[in-house]
Amino acid sequence: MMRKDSRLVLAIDETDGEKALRIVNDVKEHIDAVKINWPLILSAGPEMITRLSKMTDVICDLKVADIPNTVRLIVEGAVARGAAAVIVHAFTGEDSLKAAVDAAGGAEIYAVTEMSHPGGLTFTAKHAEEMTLLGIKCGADGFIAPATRPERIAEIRKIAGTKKILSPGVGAQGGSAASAISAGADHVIAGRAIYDSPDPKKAAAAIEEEIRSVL
Ligand code: OMP
Repeated sequence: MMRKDSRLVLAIDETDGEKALRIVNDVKEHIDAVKINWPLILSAGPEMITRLSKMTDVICDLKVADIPNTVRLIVEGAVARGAAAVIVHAFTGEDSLKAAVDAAGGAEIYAVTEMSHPGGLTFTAKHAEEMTLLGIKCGADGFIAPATRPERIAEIRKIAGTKKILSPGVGAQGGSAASAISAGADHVIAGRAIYDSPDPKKAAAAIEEEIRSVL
């Protein structure tokens, strides 16, 4: 289970592998986990999952959205490389979400609810509550909910109970870490605000401090 210390997760979408490793090493005392997504996996290879896992917990944000057998193969592959958690879509339905949970073993599964970008309102917002309920039914460990709309984190928290909520959209997308945590997020996810900063360590420390101010 992921640490709940700084409550900050770094989204390392930096595509230069060596630079990504340097940044994670630099900020690791300020983060509970690092989240890796396709940009870094495609540029530096899936072995980045393993290399990062030697530094901190790794959340594999593959946004898995497929039939149950393919979901199983992807989740097993990510966990075998060292992922402590995998992010999957919930709109694929009960069988696919259940396949992810069954394949995770000791790793955690987070299901996406409402997405943080403006387009998240088109489809995901309308079904976020249903997707949260489905995640609970299937045994997901937690949910992704938008820091850009803290009032929606609060709504999803009402349904999610004691399950974890991770909230992306802090910084570059306009969301506030303090508002997301106050609305019920366990962790916030920030990417560009940290890895694109001239001083990533200082940027991570500032977000950590902002979170601490509302705890
Ligand atoms: P920044 O906008 O640079 O802070 O990065 C946000 C990170 O969170 C990226 O890796 C996104 O892929 C991810 N993300 C969202 O921004 N919005 C969502 O609704 C869901 C995710 C996610 O699942 O992590």
